[in-house]
Amino acid sequence: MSGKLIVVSNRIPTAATPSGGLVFALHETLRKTGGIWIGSDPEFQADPSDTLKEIGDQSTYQRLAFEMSETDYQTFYLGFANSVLWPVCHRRGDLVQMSRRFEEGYRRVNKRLARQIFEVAGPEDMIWVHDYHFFPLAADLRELGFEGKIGFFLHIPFPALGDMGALPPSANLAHWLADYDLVGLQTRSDVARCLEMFRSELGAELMHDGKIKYGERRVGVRSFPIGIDVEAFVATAEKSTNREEIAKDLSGELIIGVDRLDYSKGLPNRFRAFGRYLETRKDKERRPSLLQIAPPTREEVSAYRDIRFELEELAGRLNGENAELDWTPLRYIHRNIDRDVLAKLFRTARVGFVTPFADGMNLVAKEYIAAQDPEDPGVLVLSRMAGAAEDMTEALLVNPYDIEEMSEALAQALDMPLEERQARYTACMKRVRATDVGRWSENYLNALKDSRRDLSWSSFNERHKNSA
Ligand code: GDG
Repeated sequence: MSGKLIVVSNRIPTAATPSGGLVFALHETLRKTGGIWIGSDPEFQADPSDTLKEIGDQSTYQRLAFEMSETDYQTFYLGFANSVLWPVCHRRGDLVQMSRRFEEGYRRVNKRLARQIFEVAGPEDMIWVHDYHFFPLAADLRELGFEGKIGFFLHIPFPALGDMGALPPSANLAHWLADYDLVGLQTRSDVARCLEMFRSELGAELMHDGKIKYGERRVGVRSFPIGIDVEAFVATAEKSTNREEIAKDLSGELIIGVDRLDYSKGLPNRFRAFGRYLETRKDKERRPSLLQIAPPTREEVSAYRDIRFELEELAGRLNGENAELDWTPLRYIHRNIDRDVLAKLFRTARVGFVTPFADGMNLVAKEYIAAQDPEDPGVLVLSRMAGAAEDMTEALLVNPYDIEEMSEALAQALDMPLEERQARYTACMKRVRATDVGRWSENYLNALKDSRRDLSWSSFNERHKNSA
């Protein structure tokens, strides 16, 4: 690549070496190639600046932040991104909050950011945009005249055509996405839904090379299933010197769930399925416990407050009905837990219980597998609706709406003989390794580098101007 790499994501890590799978992978990529990471400034400004400013460590590559006002945060982030796009992509049109202010905020922040990026990007640079906060960024950059390569990766499910009806007319995903050179999605099903959207648009054609031709533009749409930093996670889980200590405190067989407290993660049904398992288990002497870690997220959005209340009520009832003096069946922690501790808990748990209604990939499923002891592995119970289920077919796959089926899967997992556990673990671990996050970012960037735009953007922009 002759130019530099510019990564754009809503959050930007500020530590010299940030931890966490995706963030660490992007950090490593930029550390090797050099370049710029652009993300939002967590401090609000009454009058956001028109230029990017340095933020956090600058030693190996540049980190630049774009400023937002409190209103931008309310309308762009909490509003359009998380109260319109997030529910639509997660098949929850009923939770969409419509507001013209949200639409305006989303367009304002994206357009401002495009102008700021245009100031720092050279013609040979390659821009990699992450996630639903920035669908229109390429369209806005093209309008300014940026001709270099721009890639997009969507971390969440691509919405079904029917669900897109809940978007306002101004949110034309086909139009926005066509200005990227490469649209990366998590799974083959996401790609199918994206192609269906383009097919339904008059004027979009699927070319022999698999690209979409949409008016003057050509865009590649491919799946790049994301993964975790496998070796690092395995090492953290193995380092668990006080594993016995943790196991002693938790006593009995452990079932674990770890999710941001989001309505897409299917937590109420998970609790119900565990309750159903307790009711129906044959051996009443058996006292498994479900440990659910669910740190808070987007609490300013009402749908997130509702799910929190629902869970608290369910948890109270479940324990009230089933607990004994010396046994609390459900432990529900609404706080962030250290990554090291999480890895140890995963390794200790007999069952990883991952039951989202919709999920782009779900990294917890992969972390749970990576943390297992190959000699005595636990079992992953995984929703068919998680992107991870497309490849991890050797997990116990369940329908997250079917309480009975999930409760039976828990029983099957807790009773599973060692040989079967090992066979399932080995098959899942192979997939976890194949999608290592380092390889994921390398594959994506190679594909973006190779993407050829057949039309000259200058001629496209000329036509744009002439027709405006
Ligand atoms: C989006 C998509 C896609 C959770 N609680 C704690 C904690 N976590 C960590 C997990 C995992 C990460 O957060 C969650 O990742 P997921 O993939 O499960 O879900 P989203 O946050 O919704 O991520 C998703 C992902 O983007 C990547 O493309 O897979 O589908 O929705 O790593 O371990 N980490 C710590 N304490 C906690 O309490 N330290």
